[in-house]
Amino acid sequence: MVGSAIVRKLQDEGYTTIITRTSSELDLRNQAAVADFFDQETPDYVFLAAAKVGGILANNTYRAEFLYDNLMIESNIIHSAYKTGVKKLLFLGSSCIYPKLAPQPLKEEYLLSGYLESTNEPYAIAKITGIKLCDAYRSQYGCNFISAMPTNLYGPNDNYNLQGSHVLPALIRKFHEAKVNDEPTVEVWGTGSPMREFLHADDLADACFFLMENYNDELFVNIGTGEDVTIRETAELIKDIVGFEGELRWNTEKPDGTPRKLMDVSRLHEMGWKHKTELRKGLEMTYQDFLANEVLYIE
Ligand code: GFB
Repeated sequence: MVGSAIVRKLQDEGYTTIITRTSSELDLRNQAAVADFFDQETPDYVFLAAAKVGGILANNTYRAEFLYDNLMIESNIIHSAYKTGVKKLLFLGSSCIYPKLAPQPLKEEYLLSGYLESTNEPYAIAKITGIKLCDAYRSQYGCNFISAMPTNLYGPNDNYNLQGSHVLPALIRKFHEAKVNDEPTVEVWGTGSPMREFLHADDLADACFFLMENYNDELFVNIGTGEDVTIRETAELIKDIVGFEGELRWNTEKPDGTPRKLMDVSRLHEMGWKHKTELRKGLEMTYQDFLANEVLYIE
């Protein structure tokens, strides 16, 4: 989802020498394969969006994979970028790097000031390591490697597998299928009280491009909207957009995760960047994209 949004953004900006690989073409966990790729292609600028990602259940279930895969991907790419003289690299992390009970909104300086949330601790540790790799290669070797921390994302090419997905694609699919099948209820996980901030992938790609052009400092930058909603409000909104007329059934056996993770985006705003897509509009577009690509998204 993020990689394809960044490619769309670069194409819109007129770039023609964009080098990409799918995961079946290049296994980024393989050190030798990544080193060969960088030796052959010698890219100047690298957007490190590749990661093993998923929603709360996937993070909590595949804890070893989320840690191992992400550590390998980041280490291999960042080291090869240094070795081959990449001019600039942007590493993408996640808002889950912050402590579970950090003050809100989350300022960049709150990193490592408290305990992490347990469902996504392995993923968060890997993402914190990515930040620290960029900092260390900058400090020791003078590499211009920067990091950005996006909030929860959504948009085209999201994962609609109900066991692996994040909340927005999961609810779009569940409400849609319940509407089509005329079902009376839809199961929604947790209590509905956690709050989440959501950013459209095209806005994220725009912010990444902005930072690649304008930002060269060590301290990572939060990327978000600065606004959040409860999961209950989110579910009601998607229900309305999809046009499902039944009831919500809250499954409190499923985890809530972090109570709140609202980004403080004042640094990005001060630099002159702000998101463009409001949540309702973004979700309407995403539902249309889901309808157009349902066959591809649901196997
Ligand atoms: O989006 P989500 O899976 O991840 O869940 P996190 C957000 C909230 O939505 C949780 C609730 O409180 C879920 O319990 N929820 C309600 C649902 N219904 C559903 C559903 O059908 N599916 C899903 N998936 N959730 C992830 C982290 O945390 O966010 C990652 O695990 C990463 O590491 C990512 O940081 C951005 O926001 O809780």
